[in-house]
Amino acid sequence: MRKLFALVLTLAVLFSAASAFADVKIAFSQIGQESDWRTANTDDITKAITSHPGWTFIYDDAQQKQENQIKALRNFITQNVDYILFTGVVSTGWDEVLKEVNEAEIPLLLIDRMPDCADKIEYEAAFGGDFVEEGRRQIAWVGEYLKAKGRGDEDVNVVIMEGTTGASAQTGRTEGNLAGLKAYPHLKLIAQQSGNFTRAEGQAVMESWLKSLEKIDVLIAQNDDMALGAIDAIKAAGKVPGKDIIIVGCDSVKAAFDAILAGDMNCTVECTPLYSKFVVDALEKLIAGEKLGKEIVHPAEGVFDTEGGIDLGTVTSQKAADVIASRVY
Ligand code: GYE
Repeated sequence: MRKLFALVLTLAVLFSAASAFADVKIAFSQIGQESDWRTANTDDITKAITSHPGWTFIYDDAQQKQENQIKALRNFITQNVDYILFTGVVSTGWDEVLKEVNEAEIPLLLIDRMPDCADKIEYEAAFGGDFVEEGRRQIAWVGEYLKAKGRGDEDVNVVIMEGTTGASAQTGRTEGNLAGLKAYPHLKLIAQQSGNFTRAEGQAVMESWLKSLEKIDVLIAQNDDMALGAIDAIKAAGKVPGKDIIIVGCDSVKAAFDAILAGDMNCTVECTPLYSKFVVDALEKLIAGEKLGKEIVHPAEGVFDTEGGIDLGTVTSQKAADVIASRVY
């Protein structure tokens, strides 16, 4: 009887130790599902965390609303989660709720879009795209492509379709787009408007531009989904996308590769949604008691187009047809 009691006691101790280890609660406040990029990003992180032994995943989709994200973060605090992964739909307005996360002493990992208050709050690690560089690459690609085609001295009308207003992916890419234009005086900016990173809004904005603007030579779309929506509008207006209008997207999702191969789109600047490797590695280190750096880690990214070999200073473009088979999103 005493032996049995000892055995039960040992099992109980082992079980509670195992379940303490086995229950690291990781919560993710995601923006929504506005684009193919976002779907790939959510799938990548979800798969990695749910398949990790000993980790539980709590996911919240904010449907593009900041107030939903604030509610989700407060819920995570109430649920006493162990780690919070956070991507903010816009960059401002997070000071109060992120302070609350800090006060609850829940380690925070920033992914993709960075909040403006990052230097006033505590966080453990940050992973995201170099949005200013991506915007610069979009314009440099057009400038260098036109030069390569002997059109470097031609005045060319450019429209910029921006992402969600106030998102760091939008402000950064716009900053890079505008800085890039300074190096190519023949590229004339004639319109700039948000298409909110979605296909439907990209299509609607292009429809209205085609009606109101006399001549559009180049579309810079701050993500591929808006470029794809715009392609539908261009076709519906009886014009030939990729020829009458040069189209440069951003993200390098599978559908953009297909559009480039079909000749509808000319170039896409890569912004990877695949952060799970970084996030899992960071979480494992934090759980083991290690400290990580505060700098934003930018993954290395490429530029893919119809041509290949366009030199953009920091990177040379690759022909989409040559790399499509190895793409994972
Ligand atoms: O480019 C876009 C998405 O924040 C980098 O958000 C991300 C952007 C991405 O909706 O497609």
